[in-house]
Amino acid sequence: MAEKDTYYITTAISYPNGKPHIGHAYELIATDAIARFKRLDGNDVFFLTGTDEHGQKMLQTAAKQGTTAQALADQNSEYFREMARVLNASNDDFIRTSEERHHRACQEIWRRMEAAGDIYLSKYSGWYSVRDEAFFDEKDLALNSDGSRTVIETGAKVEWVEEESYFFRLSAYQDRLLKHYESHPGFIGPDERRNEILSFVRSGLRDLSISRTTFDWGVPVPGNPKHVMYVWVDALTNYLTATGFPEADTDRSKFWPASVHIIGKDIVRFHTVYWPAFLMSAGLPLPHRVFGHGFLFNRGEKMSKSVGNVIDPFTLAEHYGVDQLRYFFLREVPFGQDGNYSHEAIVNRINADLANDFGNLANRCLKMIAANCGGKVPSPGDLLPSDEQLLKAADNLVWQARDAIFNFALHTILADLWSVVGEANRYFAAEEPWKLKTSNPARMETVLYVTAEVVRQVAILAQPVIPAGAARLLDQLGVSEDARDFDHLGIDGRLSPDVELPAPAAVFPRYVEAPD
Ligand code: ME8
Repeated sequence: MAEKDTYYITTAISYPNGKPHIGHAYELIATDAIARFKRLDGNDVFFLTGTDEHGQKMLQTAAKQGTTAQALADQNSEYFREMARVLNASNDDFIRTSEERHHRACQEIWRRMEAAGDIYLSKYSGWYSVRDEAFFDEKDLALNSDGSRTVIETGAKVEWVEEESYFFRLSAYQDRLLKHYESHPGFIGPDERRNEILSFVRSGLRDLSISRTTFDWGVPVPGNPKHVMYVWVDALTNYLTATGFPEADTDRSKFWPASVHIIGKDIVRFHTVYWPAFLMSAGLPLPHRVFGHGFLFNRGEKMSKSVGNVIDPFTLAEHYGVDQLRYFFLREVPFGQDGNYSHEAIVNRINADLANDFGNLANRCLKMIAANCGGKVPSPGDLLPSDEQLLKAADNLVWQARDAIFNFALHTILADLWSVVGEANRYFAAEEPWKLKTSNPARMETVLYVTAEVVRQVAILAQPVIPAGAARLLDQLGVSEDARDFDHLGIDGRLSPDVELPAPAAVFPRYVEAPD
């Protein structure tokens, strides 16, 4: 049998200085949907997520709470792990940067960058934002009336830092980075993010301060433990750590370079400028792609722990349902753009798309099969043009979906699926199988068969987004577990007549407002 293609996909690793918020949930859900899609489409997938536990932000939060950074990380990383479980994420590993395996990987990449002549000791003086865990130039800052300074882009406070620091020769990588962007046009997506990075790099790169001496919560610099690594050197390296780096022959070595890093738009620069430069310096291959998704806003405001308008993803999942939440985020927000969350919008998607259009169609069809076809998959007779047209639309879906996933256009995949669901609903209404029951039972069987077959294909393709509901529908259609991958889409995987079906049950209930 031919070896499967490998596909390594990651989320960003989150700061566990608080509990996960809905932005973290959104990124995880989207990345999980892509990972599941690739698995169902025959790839050998490795999907990584985790927590980014070093840095000053963690230290400061711990100090405020009267605890240690390690204890804070231990406590909160569990919530992130739990969120992955609750949201039905299929991650293959969960990395914590305070783990020993990660320290080893960071020290090795540091040694390689140093051996390449790209690290030197000097003195840093400048502005640092703890909230952004980033250094800023004066031009990026606003001077406030009280004399303090804040980052124009993020609103975060900065502090003046003056200390001995190791530097990375980022300035030496400007041309090589620009060449890489040019020869790999798909490296940064979406285009808007690519254009921002191109103009940032074209405007010139300065060497980067990559160590700190004023605290010791971090990975010690090899040979000079007075310094800990800048949290972003450490954080980015997590993607390598999980493949077993620096060992070269682990079960996971085959997964490097990563196929794609899925991250938010605020950290594209770290992933598409610093990270590739570090890798080039260390003589390691670069990830194939980096995709910066948009931000989710609650009533138009950015959500952050420090701003305090966090919406708890656990509460949302419990309230609306996991599949429902996953569907809402991926359908409502074009992946790559910003989006808004509102109760009305999610209820509308649950009731219109899931309960009504898809759930109802499947349930009506399955109930008719149970009542009129002996509870077995019906046998289709000769197909009429209306049947053929609908089946063709369903058979085409996998090709449309493969096109869309190339651009991570999850919303397009769902829109295409639901457009066929809409067609199937119109077909079902026009064919009136409930009347055919007496007038032409053979034709009724054909209509029910065609409808069930469309539901089968939509359910298979919807698995990445609504895994639990899709699985329950496939159970009800008698589709065995080994016949649910994309090889079974189209004409080759058609439902087999006469297969015994379990009793039908509604899969996507309507959301009903609780009385006041
Ligand atoms: O940035 N909507 O961690 P983080 C959508 N540790 N996505 C959002 C969001 C929102 N409202 N808020 C945050 C970090 N995100 C670093 C990453 S990777 C080597 C290190 C996204 O906890 C954000 O863009 O602040 C990022 O991709 C992820 O959530 C974790 O954010």
